[in-house]
Amino acid sequence: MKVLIINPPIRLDDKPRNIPHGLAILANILRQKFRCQILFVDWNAYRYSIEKIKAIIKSFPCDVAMIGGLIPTYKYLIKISNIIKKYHPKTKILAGGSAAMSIPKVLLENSMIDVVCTGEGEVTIVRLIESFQQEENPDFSAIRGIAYSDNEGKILVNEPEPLIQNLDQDSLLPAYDLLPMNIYLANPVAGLGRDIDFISGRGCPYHCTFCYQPWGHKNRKHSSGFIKDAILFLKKNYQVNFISFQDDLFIADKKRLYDFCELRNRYFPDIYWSCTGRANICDEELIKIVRESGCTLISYGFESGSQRMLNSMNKKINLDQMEHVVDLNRKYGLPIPVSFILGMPDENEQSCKETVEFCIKNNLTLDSLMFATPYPGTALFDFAIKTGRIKKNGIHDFVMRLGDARDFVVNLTDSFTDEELKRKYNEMISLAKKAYNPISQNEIEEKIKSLYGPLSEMFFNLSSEDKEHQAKHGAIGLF
Ligand code: B12
Ligand code: SF4
Repeated sequence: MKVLIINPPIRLDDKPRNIPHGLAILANILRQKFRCQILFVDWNAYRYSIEKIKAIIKSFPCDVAMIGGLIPTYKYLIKISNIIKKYHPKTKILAGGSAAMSIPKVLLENSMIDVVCTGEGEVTIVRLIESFQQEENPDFSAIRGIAYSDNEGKILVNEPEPLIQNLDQDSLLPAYDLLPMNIYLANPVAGLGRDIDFISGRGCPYHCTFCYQPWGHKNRKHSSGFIKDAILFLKKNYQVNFISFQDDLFIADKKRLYDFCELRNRYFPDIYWSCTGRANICDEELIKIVRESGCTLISYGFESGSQRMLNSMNKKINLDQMEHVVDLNRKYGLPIPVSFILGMPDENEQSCKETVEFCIKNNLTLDSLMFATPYPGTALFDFAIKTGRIKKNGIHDFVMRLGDARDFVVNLTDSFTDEELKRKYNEMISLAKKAYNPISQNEIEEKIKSLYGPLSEMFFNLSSEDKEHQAKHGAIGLF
């Protein structure tokens, strides 16, 4: 069986930094379970022209094509499926990832995709390939976790595939050898050097209204031993020296976190790492332990300096916790990458003022300010549909316009016009910047040296593009 896998591009204004975990894990599973010839086309890494993609697809007649990605790849999923069907009408096209999962019906209605995977793919992909091996047009009704069109063109959604309970056992590492690792390793994610991202768990116990949680609210995770072995593998085979954990909430389980820190100090003390955090979970003990175990950055979603807004987005943190975590990060010499959101439904002049004041009081910039964006699958999306801000029959058009949350797409407030909101965005960033009092260059250099040890040299040689990325997404120079 011949299988074509295409990873569509994301963030074309930046270098490719994040590997396609979902598609690459499934590629590994296919290799393990079936005798198949796989062509993995990493369009995102290579940034091919559309002509080149057409030529690649044309030259590889295949039985099955797999595509997927997060929501801004929606337009590419449609484009790719059209090209595949044009050259190879009999190829079965399967799509997954959060774009496909969050709006399966809309995607099927607007594309040439045959089957959408509506949940985790590890079990579903095996069932699908087995069914294609048995017959050309299989009966999908017994396969859980998919949506597809029947012979009359009616879209059917099967019952969900249960979530994997033991990730160590029932998932695999991504097929790194099928990816252009040299490209990804040349473009650090949130750290320095040969930095690769890693997802060590799925699911988050919280219910923030702007966040899509396809994996439910139980945090399922790989064991610290699995992570240790994966890092030793990456170190040996790809000379990786930095890991950016991109889990929804890497620090959710403190026991696993501290086990991991111990393993790091014992087995790979030369590897540095970054992760995602949360203001209500990070206490002094945690910051101290991770700082002593090579962690150079914990990123936080602060979202707002207004408690009323934090409550309205169900964030379950308070301003005292946020201030405490800023103080702790400063005390232990860690940078303070915090992100904020502007334009949630209850936002008004007063809450914007409070956010700017919070930043000024705590000496923070607002460089990572995002527009509240109702991504499909979130409570915010349901709000936008309910209030008519997105028309029920206009979901396709809306999603076609989605990109980064720095781009304004829809106004969810009652207090501002679109123009006022866009002006507010620039005004807030500039007010916080004006008041921001940076530490001296010497102090920054001292802190970088202390954090990154032998890797710190690379900080001073970062390209301008990497520096811009760090400022926007990593904030490694913001202490
Ligand atoms: C890493 C990450 C990124 C990386 C990019 C990752 C990549 N290479 O695609 C970066 C940092 C660039 C990023 C950016 C953004 N992200 Co992001 N990101 C994530 C994160 C944390 C992990 C994704 C991941 O790799 N998961 C692990 C893998 C294993 O899961 P998976 O990809 O879903 O794959 C599984 C299944 O979906 C399925 N599957 C996947 N593909 C396929 C294909 C087939 C054929 C089949 C059968 C099955 C299948 O099988 C896999 C194994 O079970 C998720 C959160 C999350 N929990 O997933 C958010 C998430 C995907 N991001 C999100 C968002 C909103 C964004 C941004 C828009 C945010 C912003 N600030 O602007 C930007 C968009 C950038 C752009 N312009 O495109 C949302 C997406 C919401 C949605 N409805 O799609 C998520 C879900 C976060 C959230 N909780 O809300 N992101
Ligand atoms: S924003 Fe963070 S804490 Fe909130 S639900 Fe999403 S992953 Fe969990």
